[in-house]
Amino acid sequence: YLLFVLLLKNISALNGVWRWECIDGLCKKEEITVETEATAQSLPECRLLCSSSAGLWPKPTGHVQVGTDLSKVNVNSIDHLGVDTDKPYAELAKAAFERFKTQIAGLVPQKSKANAGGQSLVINYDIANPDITRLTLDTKEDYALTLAETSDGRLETTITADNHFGARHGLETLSQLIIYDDLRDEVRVPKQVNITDAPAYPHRGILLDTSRNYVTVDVIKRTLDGMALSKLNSFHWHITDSHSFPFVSERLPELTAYGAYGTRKIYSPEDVAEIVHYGLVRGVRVIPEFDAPAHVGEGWQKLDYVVCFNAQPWQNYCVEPPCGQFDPTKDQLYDTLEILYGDMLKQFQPDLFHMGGDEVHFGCWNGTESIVQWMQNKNWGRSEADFVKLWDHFQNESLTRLYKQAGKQIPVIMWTSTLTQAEYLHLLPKEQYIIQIWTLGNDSQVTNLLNNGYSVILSNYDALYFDCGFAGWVTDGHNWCSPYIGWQTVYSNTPAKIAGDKKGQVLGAEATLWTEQADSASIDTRLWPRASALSEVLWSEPEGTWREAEPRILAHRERLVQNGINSDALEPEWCLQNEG
Ligand code: CP6
Repeated sequence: YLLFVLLLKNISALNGVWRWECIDGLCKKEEITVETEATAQSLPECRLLCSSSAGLWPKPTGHVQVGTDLSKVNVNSIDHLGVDTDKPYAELAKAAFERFKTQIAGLVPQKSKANAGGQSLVINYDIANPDITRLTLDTKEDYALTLAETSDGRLETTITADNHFGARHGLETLSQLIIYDDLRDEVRVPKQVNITDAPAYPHRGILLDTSRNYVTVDVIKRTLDGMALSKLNSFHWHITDSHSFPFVSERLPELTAYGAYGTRKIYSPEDVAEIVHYGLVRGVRVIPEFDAPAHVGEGWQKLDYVVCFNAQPWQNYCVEPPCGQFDPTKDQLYDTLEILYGDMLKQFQPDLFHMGGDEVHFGCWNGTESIVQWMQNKNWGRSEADFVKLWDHFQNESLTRLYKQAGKQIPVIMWTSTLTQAEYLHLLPKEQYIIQIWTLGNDSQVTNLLNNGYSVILSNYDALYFDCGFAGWVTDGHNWCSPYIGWQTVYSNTPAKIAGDKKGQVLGAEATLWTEQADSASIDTRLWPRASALSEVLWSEPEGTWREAEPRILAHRERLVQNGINSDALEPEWCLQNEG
């Protein structure tokens, strides 16, 4: 008998075939034999069963129970039940489910027979608030996901959530539990799942600058896809700056006509609506930024509101050429801004508005005769405090117009700046302003903001600037991508590290992608998978180090690529096949 087995082993086609086995919590390559053939696992299956938290990214914060028994899913029989078609959320829920089905269908390689046969999978939705169709800072994003086999041999999933936004996170988690097993040529899912999950922080975002270089609508949509896959929920659209004005305001189209890089390098009202809707289906809200009073220029040529535009030597007037700053003394400016705000609010329907307010250069105002004259008439001097008064005039006038258009005091986000320094901070009441921090994480301004009770969003440039710029292109050109911020740095940049026991005031964080040195061709690799590292920091508030997360982020990176995102590679595939 022994001889027979040995003989069989030697002639077996299995000889020299490698499979994965879970050893000490890591997937390792093992040569399979006749004895081990039945239990041999494909790499996706091993990852699912062997990795911590079932290989999910971001790691769920509640209960995770995933059975070790997998069964074949009939991909064509996935059905969605329990969506009340009369309710406002139904259209978003339907689109989210269609996306889910496309994701699963996309797992199956061409020429595969995986689509034939298998158990049917039914997804039940149990949603408490079907009227919610907008995501805000208060939206409940938690969900519970259960999967079990029914007595008649179907697989039945129930996703329980307050609203569409939580439910779609549940679908996302479910999609991560459905794998393509190349060993068996089957799409498989664990027969028994029980997960509860909720994010630690409500604001989990990406900033994309579409002014320095235009970014196509397709690439923006792909960015939203990546956000959905990683449970990021806030797309901060830095849509204009001094360099170009691609946003088409319905009532001020001339700004785009003069200010866009080209007739097609624009975001029409239809483009904006499409992007906002695309985001909502994917659990992402769009927050528009109109950055002012600095960072304006192109587009405003025919209107007499901008000073120092393209002034030289630029170092005297701004921090980055081409310079351009609003002239706060022009009363008509505020009428125009009111129209622009009104159009942005109408087109984006945001719950928050970003007013920018970064990098105002007093040298610009100080060098403009009419402005200096206006200040003199008020008996103001020309000190920093006087220019802050001028800026405060701009901020109050424009804020009044924004509120007027919003019909209420919409929460406003502003960048850290001179205005957020301790001596001027009272000009930005904490009841009205959220402060986005872009200075170093250990800056004294950060401590001061937190001690004074402000809510903050973290974008500290030592960890969350993904553009590779460090403004190196302006200076000597030698420090491009130096230092490149690795995903490990992003993962270690926690709210607790920056805010300590004040982390309750941290709403979340944003990875920023300024586009002086990036455009549609490079955005995917700059953002991914590093923005996913941020997503786990904010969703899971992990206790472990990046080492613990490494096998899962490698798997998640594969998931991003599988979903059409040109995510950068992190390590040799060997690591993936031998470590996680
Ligand atoms: N554009 C705008 C930028 C930056 C900021 N605002 C920026 C500043 C410093 C670095 C990178 C980007 N390019 N509008 C600062 C918030 Cl290192």
